[in-house]
Amino acid sequence: MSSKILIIGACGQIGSELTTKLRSLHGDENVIASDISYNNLDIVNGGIFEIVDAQDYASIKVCVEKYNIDTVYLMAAMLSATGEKYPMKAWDLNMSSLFHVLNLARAKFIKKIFWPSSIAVFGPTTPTEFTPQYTVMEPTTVYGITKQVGERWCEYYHNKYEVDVRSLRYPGIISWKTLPGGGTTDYAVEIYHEAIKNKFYNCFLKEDTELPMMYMDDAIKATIDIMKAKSSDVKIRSSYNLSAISFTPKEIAESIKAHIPDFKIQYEPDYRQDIANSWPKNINDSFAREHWKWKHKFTLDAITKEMLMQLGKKYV
Ligand code: AKB
Repeated sequence: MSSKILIIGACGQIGSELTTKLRSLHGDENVIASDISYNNLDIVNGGIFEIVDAQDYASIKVCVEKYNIDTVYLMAAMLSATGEKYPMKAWDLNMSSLFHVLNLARAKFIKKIFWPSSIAVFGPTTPTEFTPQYTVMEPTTVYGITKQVGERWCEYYHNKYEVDVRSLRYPGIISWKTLPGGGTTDYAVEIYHEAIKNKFYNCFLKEDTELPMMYMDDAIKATIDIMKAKSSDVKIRSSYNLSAISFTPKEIAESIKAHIPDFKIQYEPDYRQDIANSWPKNINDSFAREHWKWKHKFTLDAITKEMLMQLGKKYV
């Protein structure tokens, strides 16, 4: 029997593509997309959609019982940049939604959870090069604090209540189907849209700000891989370091110029520069590679080629 899956936050950047992939793997009838409103519905269309408020335990439980859900992907969150504008809202959303699904699993309504963490769990006192899995973690953003605390609770629920919760520390995710919202790494998506539309991008980070990034297809693959892995192979129950590539705004601009020679970039750093400065430049994800055989595919040049090709079609 196929597992019954609920995606909370299915209309977001990662949730929308995860919904499509999970439906192709498990069948439309087995994957329930949900979100707080009908945003981006064309992306998650073709299957069942429910309005679910991630901050409301009853709202999630009703949906879980209605469809006999056994697996929940909790993709709803407020990201780093927006979180700095609305600290209490970020705390409330990110923490209450996690507790709701952890408690549903503890009470045996569901069997398995995916919950994304982020490179935002690291802070200015973390080593920035080849950041290890186990290291100093003093995040300075509210988003980072919620992810760090969330990781501790995931591990606690696993150890104490045997909850099967699995998690990845996502880097910045690059995709063309759905725009990201409210993150510090969003520049690496916006730049492609602006390159195609205006051949110009005003970047909110400095040219030499190196950050860990990943193409959406790799992020979806990692998510599905860790959820498919044997429980005994998922040895880290806080969250796994996950890495693909790292680059600076200058390097992404160069890779775009190889296709659009008259593309121009200007740098006007804002409050997001401080957030980026507090994050690692690149990540050591050897545990993910060893424990459940994680391997990324997309290089910066491959991402640029794909992004420009897909967005070129979108904006004709
Ligand atoms: C953000 O920039 O806030 C996110 C993240 C790295 O988790 N993309």
